[in-house]
Amino acid sequence: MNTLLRLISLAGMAFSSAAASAAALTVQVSDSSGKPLADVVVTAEPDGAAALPKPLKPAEIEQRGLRFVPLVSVIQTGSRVSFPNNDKVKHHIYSFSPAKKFDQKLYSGVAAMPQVFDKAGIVVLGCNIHDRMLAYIKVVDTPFFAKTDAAGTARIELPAAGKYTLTSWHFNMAGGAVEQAVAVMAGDGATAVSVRLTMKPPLPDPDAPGAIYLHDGASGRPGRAHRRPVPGADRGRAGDRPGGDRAWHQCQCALQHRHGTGQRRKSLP
Ligand SMILES: [Cu+2]
Repeated sequence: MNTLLRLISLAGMAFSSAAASAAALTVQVSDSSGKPLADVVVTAEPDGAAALPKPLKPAEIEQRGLRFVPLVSVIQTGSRVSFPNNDKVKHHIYSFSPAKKFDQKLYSGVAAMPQVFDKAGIVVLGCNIHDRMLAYIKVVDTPFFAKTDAAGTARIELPAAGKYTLTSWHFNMAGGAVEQAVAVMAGDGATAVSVRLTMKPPLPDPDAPGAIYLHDGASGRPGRAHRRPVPGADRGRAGDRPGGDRAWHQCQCALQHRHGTGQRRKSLP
């Protein structure tokens, strides 16, 4: 066989073996009433497998419009996450979660150092200034993961058919993550699995009228009570007030609020 033919033949073998071993899992997640659930983290772990590959794709959680985007991230253990601030105001992000504790003082732009998440678990991010800001990072020990879209579906690409443990987790589900055994088939089509999760009552929408997420200077009346500046404090530049984000950086409430307690300022002044 001449060299060219040998190369073509080898390429053909590599292609057919890749095609034979590749497999995929599609997961459809809904709540107990059948409504599709977005932002569910699904992972697949092969049964009895040796060490899993660690592609360790770096992730990014930006701050935009006084929110963390995305709300939910899933990364493999050891991955690095950066936190660019694309807002005009500064943020002070933190996590008290056992899987990753960190604290990044007021910063803007991309000044925040990327963080390495080296422990599997759930990390809840907050901002010390803007209470409504919340995000979840699910740190997992497998490279085979995905997150459901608005239709409640997710697709996980897998290296091979076989037995896997599928784990589904949503930040507002009742109880812990749900595990189930799945036999992933070889062949062209993905193996389809549906999952139902029991949810807690929905979290309040910080943008809903009357919501008591009082730090949002732009969302209306409830916040207004909290935009009074602290006497003697630096009030920021005049152009940033009133109703600007900067205004309530100096508010009494921001200083008094206890973060991470779930207390939403029931004692209005
Ligand atoms: Cu903030």
